[in-house]
Amino acid sequence: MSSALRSVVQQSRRSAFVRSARFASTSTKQATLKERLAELIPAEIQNVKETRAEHGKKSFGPVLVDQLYGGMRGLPALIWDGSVLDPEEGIRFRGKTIPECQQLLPKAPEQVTSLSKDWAARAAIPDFVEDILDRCPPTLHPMSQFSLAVTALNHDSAFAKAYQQGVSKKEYWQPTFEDCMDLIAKLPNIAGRIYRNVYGRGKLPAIDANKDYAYNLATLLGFGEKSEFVELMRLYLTIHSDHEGGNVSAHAGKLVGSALSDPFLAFGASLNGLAGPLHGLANQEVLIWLRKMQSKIGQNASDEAVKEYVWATLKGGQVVPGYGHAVLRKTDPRYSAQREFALKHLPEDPLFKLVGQIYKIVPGVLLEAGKAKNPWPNVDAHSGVLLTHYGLEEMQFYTVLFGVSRAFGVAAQLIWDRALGAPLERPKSYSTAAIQKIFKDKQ
Ligand code: CMX
Repeated sequence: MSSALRSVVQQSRRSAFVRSARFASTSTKQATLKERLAELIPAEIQNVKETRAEHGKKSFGPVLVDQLYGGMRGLPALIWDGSVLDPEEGIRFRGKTIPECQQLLPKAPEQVTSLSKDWAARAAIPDFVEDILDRCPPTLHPMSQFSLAVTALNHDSAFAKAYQQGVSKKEYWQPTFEDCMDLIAKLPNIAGRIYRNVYGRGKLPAIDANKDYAYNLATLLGFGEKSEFVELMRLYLTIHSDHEGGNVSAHAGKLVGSALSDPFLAFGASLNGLAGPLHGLANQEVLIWLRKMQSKIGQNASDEAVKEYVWATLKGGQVVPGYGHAVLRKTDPRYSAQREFALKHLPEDPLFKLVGQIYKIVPGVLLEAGKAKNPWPNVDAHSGVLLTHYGLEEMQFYTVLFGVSRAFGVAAQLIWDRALGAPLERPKSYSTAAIQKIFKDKQ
């Protein structure tokens, strides 16, 4: 057998081994998420070990100096199995596209129910965190309040406590898991409190242990009575959860987590990254931009007037929010999933129609302008329109919902990183003088 063939056979045996562990059925039905992870981790550790033994010393392609200066675009630098982003096709979660997930899930309703109950039981936030939020001025951006509250949850971190007590490396994932479950569980109460405090929406209702996460989140925000909004939250939470490992929020969480900062500190970093206008804040920016456009050129404006407005944005040295992407080169399937939802539930909504009109105009303008590598819409171009339709009109709050959703991906990554013994991240930086010297010496 040639070495290449041997390598393929070994790889396929390994994948089969991991797959068989992942889909081993006997205990799956009854197991809790934590028990299931405990079953899966040994096979994944073995998988990584063998992959490194076989491929660890192989080159993964050249690094261009432009990548050092250019935000590391396309630089292979991280491992994350939870989701993978293809430039043409978009995101796959554990190998499944968004339409496939919509068809297949939920696959294990009993487990989903018990997980929902577990999150409901962990949902209360400490009094002092409530105090922090209640003392924030309503003028403090909701994302800053969100980040403050999440960081403060580290007061009760199981991981930080276990580390102080000398927990073994092999056990790191277990207190990390507990912190991640607490983190996810507490987010609806944090988000709900921020929304109600900032916009004067009265007291928070209690979590209902017999309802799912999306229903409870919607209820705490004050929209639980609207079943379509609850359905929207199910879609929203899923499609925003993860977008492979290199985006700012996912990578910030992984980076900070690699210092063994606990999940609250690590996810606080994710939120601070998500709060930037080139990342998650773009969903707020899209609505602000749309509203400004409407006030400038009126509602039901002609294609020509919209086109002129888009050009004016570009000529003013600003980006068109909700368009472009660092990796994607086609329309984001997360945009398409939201568009399908809108076509089903709110086809006549005027703002939805405007978003559709813009979809026909912006890509052509961006192409003609000739700078953006991807002229197509991303997830943020659509989400605000759906939220606005159901009455959640406070656009400064939108990125908080993105943050609640992103916790699922970041938490999963933190748990797996601790289970697989991911080391401290420490890439090498160079000075411009060093770059010049290296290549001068090579001439
Ligand atoms: N409007 C105007 N110009 C754009 C543009 C847009 N929507 N998208 C890219 N460009 C410009 C870039 O600013 C850059 O200009 P300079 O050369 O002057 O710096 C040039 O086109 C090349 O950029 P790129 O390689 O195509 O894109 P990047 O990987 O550098 O950036 C992104 C990606 C998302 C930051 C960029 O497309 C952008 O700013 N989009 C608008 C903001 C947005 O919607 N962000 C949300 C992304 C999804 C998310 O993370 O939530």
